Amino acid sequence: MIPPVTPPVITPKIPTMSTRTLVSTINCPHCWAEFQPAQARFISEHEALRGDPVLGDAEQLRFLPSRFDSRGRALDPLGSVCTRMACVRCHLELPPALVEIPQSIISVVGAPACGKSVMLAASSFSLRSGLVVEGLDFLDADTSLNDLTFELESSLFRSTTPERPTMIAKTDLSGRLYRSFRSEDGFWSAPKPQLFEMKRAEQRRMLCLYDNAGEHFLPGRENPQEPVTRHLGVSRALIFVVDPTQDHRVVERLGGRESVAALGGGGTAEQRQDLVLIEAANRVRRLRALSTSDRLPFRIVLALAKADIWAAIASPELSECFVRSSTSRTSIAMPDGAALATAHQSCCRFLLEVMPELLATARALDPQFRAVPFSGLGMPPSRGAVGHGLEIRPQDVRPIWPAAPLVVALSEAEPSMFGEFAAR
Ligand SMILES: Nc1nc2c(ncn2[C@@H]2O[C@H](COP(=O)(O)OP(=O)(O)O)[C@@H](O)[C@H]2O)c(=O)[nH]1
Ligand SMILES: [Mg+2]
Repeated sequence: MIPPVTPPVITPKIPTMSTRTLVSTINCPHCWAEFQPAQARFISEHEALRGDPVLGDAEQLRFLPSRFDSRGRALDPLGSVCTRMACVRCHLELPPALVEIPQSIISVVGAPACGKSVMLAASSFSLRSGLVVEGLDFLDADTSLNDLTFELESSLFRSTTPERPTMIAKTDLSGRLYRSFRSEDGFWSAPKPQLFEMKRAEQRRMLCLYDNAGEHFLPGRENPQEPVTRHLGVSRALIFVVDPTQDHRVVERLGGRESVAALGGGGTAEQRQDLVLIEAANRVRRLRALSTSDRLPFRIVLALAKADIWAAIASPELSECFVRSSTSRTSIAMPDGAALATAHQSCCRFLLEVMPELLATARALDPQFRAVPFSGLGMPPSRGAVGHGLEIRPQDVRPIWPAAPLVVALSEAEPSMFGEFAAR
């Protein structure tokens, strides 16, 4: 008799699903609405679902999913698998990492032409190189959103024609740098966020920045339908870019308006920078429903721009760093805590001499403010051919401490990640 054959036991292969830890709340980087990951909308994929009540007829429908496939992916009303997510309010797409990685929004504020765009380009470019902060990975979270940063960087830092003089254009007040959407409370326009993913040791963070035009921060220029500076209501630190060369007391010491303008200094208009800082602080309080007697809920970092022009009249230490050593290859690396502390003291002494009201304003708003000098270009631009403004050859650009204001701001907002640069 043939013994019965026992069939082999076959264990079905169950697809392994990786577990994801979600953040508790998301602040939309486009419209700053706060919501939980479970409320996030999905972007439909089925081509018959074109048209969205918030974004218009050209966009795919956004929806709250109620059906999922066996792998947990959302299905749109016509059964297509969807993976892209969007904000509950403005319906603009969210980078997937925002659901899993906590986000720090840092507000960069300053008068027109003080050097904000050059600072953003120089700091993102240098941070990506990995040579600024030891062990820090700094990546673009969304390449389609960060096209603005790429554009800024490509003119000065990644030029394919480094011998041809160029300059970053003035930041537009409206247009392609902004996104529009309609919600139940009106038609809105907001600046495009620039999102980066940072990783250091076991820590991960999303960094969100905006390149506002300086005019947006001037007193009386806030427009409720263009909430271009509303990141001040949710940001974790404020970088106030100060351009000492816009102040007439510095201009006098540097030999007059014309010589300063020929080096990239001076603004387009005489603007009291202390008033721009007060206006920013007032907006922070209004947006967060704080009383006028409340302390600001974050650290102020005074980023003193264009140090290549004024360091020589400020102090021998700064002169050494920003004028004489501008050819050093390591000038983009973060200075250590001791150098930051010395630079802070030098900047405070300089401000006390030439812009005491700005120093007093910063101290009144945040007694523990940090002052950080930097130079996005490392050397002055010069007048190009007739009809052109100031320009510089990309091959001559040597940023000095370009990311220092941003890293100091992050050290205050995220001390566990950048602790060695926090105040001593
Ligand atoms: N000398 C010098 N000039 C600079 C530097 N950064 C910016 N500038 C000049 O200042 C102008 C305005 O800079 P920008 O970044 O566009 O200012 P924003 O309006 O605050 O964004 C530029 O066109 C340059 O001529 C710098 O590091 N050194
Ligand atoms: Mg600009």
